[in-house]
Amino acid sequence: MSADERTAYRTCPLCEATCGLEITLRGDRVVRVRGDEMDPFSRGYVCPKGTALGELHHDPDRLRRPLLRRGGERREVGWAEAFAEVERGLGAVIAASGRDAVAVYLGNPNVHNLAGTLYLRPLLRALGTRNVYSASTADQMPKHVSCGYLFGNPDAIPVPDLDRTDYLLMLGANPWESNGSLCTAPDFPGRLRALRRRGGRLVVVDPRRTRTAREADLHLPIRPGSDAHLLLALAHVLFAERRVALGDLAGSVAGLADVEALVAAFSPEAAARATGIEAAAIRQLARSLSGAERAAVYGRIGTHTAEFGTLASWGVDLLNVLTGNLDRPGGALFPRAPHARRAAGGRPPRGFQTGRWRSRVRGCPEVRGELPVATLAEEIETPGQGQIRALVTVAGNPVLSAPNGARLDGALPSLEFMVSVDPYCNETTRHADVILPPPPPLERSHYDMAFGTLAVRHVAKWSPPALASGAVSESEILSRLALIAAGQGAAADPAAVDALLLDALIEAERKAPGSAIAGRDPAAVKEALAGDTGADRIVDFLLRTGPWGDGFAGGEGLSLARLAANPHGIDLGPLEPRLAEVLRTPSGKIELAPQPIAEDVARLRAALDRGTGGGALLLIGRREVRSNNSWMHNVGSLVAGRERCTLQVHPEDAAARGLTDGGRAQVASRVGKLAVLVEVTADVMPGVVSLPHGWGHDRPGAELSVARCHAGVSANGLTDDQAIDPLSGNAVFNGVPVRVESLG
Ligand SMILES: Nc1nc2c(c(=O)[nH]1)N[C@H]1C(S)=C(S)[C@@H](COP(=O)(O)OP(=O)(O)OC[C@H]3O[C@@H](n4cnc5c(=O)[nH]c(N)nc54)[C@H](O)[C@@H]3O)O[C@H]1N2
Ligand SMILES: Nc1nc2c(c(=O)[nH]1)N[C@H]1C(S)=C(S)[C@@H](COP(=O)(O)OP(=O)(O)OC[C@H]3O[C@@H](n4cnc5c(=O)[nH]c(N)nc54)[C@H](O)[C@@H]3O)O[C@H]1N2
Ligand code: SF4
Ligand SMILES: [Mo]
Repeated sequence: MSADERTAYRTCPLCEATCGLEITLRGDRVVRVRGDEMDPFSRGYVCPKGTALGELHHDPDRLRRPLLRRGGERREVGWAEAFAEVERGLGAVIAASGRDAVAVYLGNPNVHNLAGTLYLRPLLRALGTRNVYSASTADQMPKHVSCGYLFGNPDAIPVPDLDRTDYLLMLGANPWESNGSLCTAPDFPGRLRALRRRGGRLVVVDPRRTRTAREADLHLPIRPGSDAHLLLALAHVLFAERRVALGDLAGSVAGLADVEALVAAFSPEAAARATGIEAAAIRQLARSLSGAERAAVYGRIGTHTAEFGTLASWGVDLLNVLTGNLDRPGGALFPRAPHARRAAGGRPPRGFQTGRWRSRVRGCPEVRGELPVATLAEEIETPGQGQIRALVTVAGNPVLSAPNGARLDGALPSLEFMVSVDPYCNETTRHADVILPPPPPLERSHYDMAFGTLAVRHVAKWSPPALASGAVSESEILSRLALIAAGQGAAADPAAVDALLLDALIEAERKAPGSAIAGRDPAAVKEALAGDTGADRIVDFLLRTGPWGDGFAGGEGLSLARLAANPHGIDLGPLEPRLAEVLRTPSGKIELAPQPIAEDVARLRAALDRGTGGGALLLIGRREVRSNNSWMHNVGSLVAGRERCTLQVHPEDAAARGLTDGGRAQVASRVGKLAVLVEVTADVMPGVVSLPHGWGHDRPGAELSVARCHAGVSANGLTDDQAIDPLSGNAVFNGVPVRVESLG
């Protein structure tokens, strides 16, 4: 390192793995990004996206100032003018059509950012709209719903204890490319190799022979969309062969007999027809799973973004319970975040519910305060009372990420007003009247609010900004939007939102049983907080009153100051059983057979003998390590090399259609058709084709000069907005029927 260089350490904000980065800086330039060998969780691991963070930072297409669009013209403006325009635009729609006429779409990077995890709530409250949409209904909503019903708590998501388990059954996940999801584990691949080195077994269920499947002891190709059939058949075998062994959970479950009845129809023979996995293999799998000393079942995107997403998600945790592996070291455990709150005392919990309101056009139930993103386009298009007339997007690109994104693309220009908080003018934000660009990751502090509750070890880490920023912070942008929505105007002081958030947190903590600050003067507590920004002071408060906190008593406990003094992060040890802390069902037990799920099993039963229908292939997605949903394709080093947006086709299916490797094909679904580049490979099973999502960067008006040269096509030009998992409203991206023809 030369004399004018300095080093910053921080958490990578790009995916759920939360790797520690070592960043070398010279002046305001990023010289190099490497894995931080001293990070106790990631121990030097890094992927190509993390090392490209400097390139992302310096990307000339990244917006530095707000953009205002008038007619077809876009120009840079100052912040005051931009916020004034938002006040005018949102104000006009609210005055004319009411609050529900303003919809919000929240994208994935919000969970990787303190501003998103803390300041969106006040914005949503101020907007007061029922039209809230997010990437969650294109992703993990089935998991929240199944955990909501099972544990009474949609945020109680068990994670596989990767570092201690002897047996991992993984369905619909490819951590060799994705680095893991709803299971934060930097160097997930290394942890799986370690599992096998210590004699453990890895079984992967996936229609594709992925890198993860190749590294497994056993790969079972499965017909897309049929995981719930497989999982219930495994439960069926456990009952039939008297292998149900609840262990310590015996006193904590309700509905065991109901489950036995529900899975009765799912014999291995019946499931074999639905899944394409032989009955003998299903029996063998059930036996090896129940025979393992410590085992965990884990399902991800392939099981969630599917027709029976909630049932599959329920099936995963059902198996963890039936084998006695839930809430047990080496099984599936509930992580405790360093900022976790104590359970509120007082009233008994009411249990998880959905459907407090319904979407206007299709009548889909609200889930966790949201409506399905699959209904967003129709809510914009369909006239009548309650029609969406304005849209706020924050960190999202639904034109490329939502099912039937082309329909949404067509609907957005009909809005009266659209504002986007986003660093890029991309396929979605090009429709916005105003784009408000947040500063890049290196110019903000970071603490993982979302992934502490999903991590396979307890770890605490806070990173200061690596580079000073003169820009308006994203917390301030969101605060100002909240104040505008609340009618306080574009000039109101954003510090009011900081105060509101902190006061509410302090008040709630003071009332919680066993609180370290019970009876303390709130003003004195506030006075004692460290941190340069409102967000950092909130983090300090949460840490100090959290499970490892110093309780404002000094000493060794966690605080922002303690984390600032430990820039690589602090390891807080392995996960521990804590079911009683997270359970919120009215019965106080795990509800194994909740009514809505039991009812949906009838739909699954009806699908047992269904074929795919003459000539259709089933489309699935895929991820690749150098890509990140739709938004990092403007980074040159990540898109270099051969074209990755290809349709993978099995040789038999290719031969039957005259498709050749490197040739072109037309793919058509109910909603659209695309011309794609064909890749013939035996990695996909016969009857299945795979196309990655997040591509399709050739739309006019987007300002992504690098991505445009590697445009690809959008898989969501084929996925169907009418296909959802009914319990969660989640989009169905896997198992989409398509027809494929050669274009020569
Ligand atoms: N066919 C198909 N579709 C899918 C999926 C699939 O597997 N198949 N996966 C789904 C899943 S799991 C997800 S999570 C969604 C993702 O869906 P989205 O969240 O809608 O899409 P992203 O591509 O992640 O877009 C992120 C946006 O955030 C912006 N951004 C990046 N960093 C920041 C920041 O710090 N602040 C702000 N304000 N903006 C930022 C980027 O410029 C980009 O516009 O896609 C879903 N769509
Ligand atoms: N490099 C990279 N990393 C990412 C992302 C990215 O875009 N790129 N996105 C991030 C986000 S937002 C998320 S949510 C996570 C997702 O993380 P993962 O869930 O690990 O995502 P994928 O790599 O898409 O793996 C899903 C697997 O499911 C398989 N599959 C498809 N249909 C079925 C099915 O019906 N049944 C079964 N059993 N399997 C099926 C696919 O073949 C694929 O291998 O990744 C995160 N990490
Ligand atoms: S795996 Fe890559 S993108 Fe994900 S946190 Fe680690 S370095 Fe960042
Ligand atoms: Mo996601």
